[in-house]
Amino acid sequence: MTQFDAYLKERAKLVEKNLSKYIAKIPNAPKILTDAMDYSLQAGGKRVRPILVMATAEAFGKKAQDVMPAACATEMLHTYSLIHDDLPCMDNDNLRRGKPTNHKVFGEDLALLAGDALLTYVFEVFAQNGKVKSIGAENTLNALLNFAHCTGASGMVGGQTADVYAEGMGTQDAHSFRADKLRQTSKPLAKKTLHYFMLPSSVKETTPETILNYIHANKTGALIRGSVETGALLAGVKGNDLKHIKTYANSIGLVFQIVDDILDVTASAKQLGKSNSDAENGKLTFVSLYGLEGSRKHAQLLIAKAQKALDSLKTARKKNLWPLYEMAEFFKTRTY
Ligand code: GRG
Repeated sequence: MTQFDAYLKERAKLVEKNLSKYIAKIPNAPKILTDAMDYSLQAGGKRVRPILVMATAEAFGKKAQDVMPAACATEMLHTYSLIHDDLPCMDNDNLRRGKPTNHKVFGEDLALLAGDALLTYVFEVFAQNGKVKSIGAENTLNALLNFAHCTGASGMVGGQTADVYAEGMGTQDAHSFRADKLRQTSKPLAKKTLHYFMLPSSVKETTPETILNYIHANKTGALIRGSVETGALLAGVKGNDLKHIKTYANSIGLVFQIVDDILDVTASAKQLGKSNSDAENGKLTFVSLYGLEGSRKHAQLLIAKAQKALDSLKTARKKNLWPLYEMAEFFKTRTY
């Protein structure tokens, strides 16, 4: 086992211990609801988002424990997104983290509610970071605002919306794809453009490339980005270093999803702990657009960019930066 493997394992354990404490602390909730929340939260997973929060804060002189509330909140948000993504109205998946999906165990109604409750609890838990003396209320407020922006309509949920509308795009030409989508909509929407359904106005055109970039940067990238930035903002990072950390966060966020696209084609469902369903669902992916080799090359370029951004940091403690370098490499080479 490498030093980084041991680090990941130890950090994941720490996160899990704290997640259990937070779930045990929820007062006055139906037991079936907290059971459903806990089922998905404790079903395993790499815990890379909370680990990124801690690693980034430590790179700027804070302790892992100082940012534990926000770190746990990122994992709760991630877990809610997975529960909802697996629902029959979304990807309709049976397997997640190697176990039956939440709705397969608790039913669709409770899975929806468990996701909702986790999402709400995210903000209650995150806000508690304001009571940690070494972090303070102002840094917590800045981090919380940024995290909400990254994970809502302007970020993850926006990306998921475009992803839902892009289903079929990976296997159809743009014209017949659009015709199909319009046929599925109700009359009042039938005259709207494809752009209206899928993209914010800041994205200027509806080519497969611009749609894919928007989906990837937001559906998956925004939460990874939000986690790194949470660590930095809680530590009070400002100016050029905040800019460099954002470049790092953006680049590794995109790599995470590119590699996810690659693994969907190259790895088995057993290895991934979830079903490989991109091709089946006609998803627009990096592999469907650029092929396996093109996707790998793109990931390599982004990792080089992320590492250069870390090299440029001026206020970070150099000896604490190694997990961020290693994490970038792990995102590119991961097999699960
Ligand atoms: C439903 C609002 C809403 C959003 C869903 C996260 C997401 C947005 C969809 C998940 C679809 C998906 C499987 C995307 C691939 C990237 C991804 C998030 C993989 C799972 O994350 P890992 O590999 O999982 O970190 P573990 O289990 O290790 O936590």
